[in-house]
Amino acid sequence: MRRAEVQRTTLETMINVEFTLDGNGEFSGTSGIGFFDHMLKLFCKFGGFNLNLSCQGDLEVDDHHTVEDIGLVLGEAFNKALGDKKGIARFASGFYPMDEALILIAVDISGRPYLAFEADFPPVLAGKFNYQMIEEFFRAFVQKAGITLHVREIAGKNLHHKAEAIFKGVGRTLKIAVSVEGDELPSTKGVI
Ligand SMILES: [Mn+2]
Repeated sequence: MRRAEVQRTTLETMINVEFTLDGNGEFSGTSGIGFFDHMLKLFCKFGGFNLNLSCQGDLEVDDHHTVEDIGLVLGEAFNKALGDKKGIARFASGFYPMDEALILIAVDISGRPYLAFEADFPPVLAGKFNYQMIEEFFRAFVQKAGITLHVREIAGKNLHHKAEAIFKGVGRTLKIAVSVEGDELPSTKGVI
């Protein structure tokens, strides 16, 4: 079972993550932000990941530190759970619709942190969550996970639809990329 536990404490947030790559899609605990929990739940469901999250963030300031730091901790847990990366598919991509929204997701478990995020989210709130934090969350995640992630909006109007398609799509695409198909490291370089 590929799993990891990561804790991180700063003056802004205190986060504990238990993460299982080969799980059954269950999210438990809370970020303290309702909309963000909704997105993490979708990410886990379609990724087949189990995530138990506890977080004490400085939400009296705003959502920024909490969302970004959860991205960092989750990324680190993802990388740790992946282990030696032997036999994984490594590449995966797909188109994910939700009603009028259509999102392209492509990933490479490359060991090289890179985010290409081309989706339009104005700085407006969904409850306590600011839509502009979606990009920051994935930037933080990618940084610690050590992956290349492309997120591209092909079509879309409703912000909730676009956000859902992204979180479901990234979960599902990562699930395929981390699936084990053999026993060799998928790299001609011999290292990822
Ligand atoms: Mn929804």
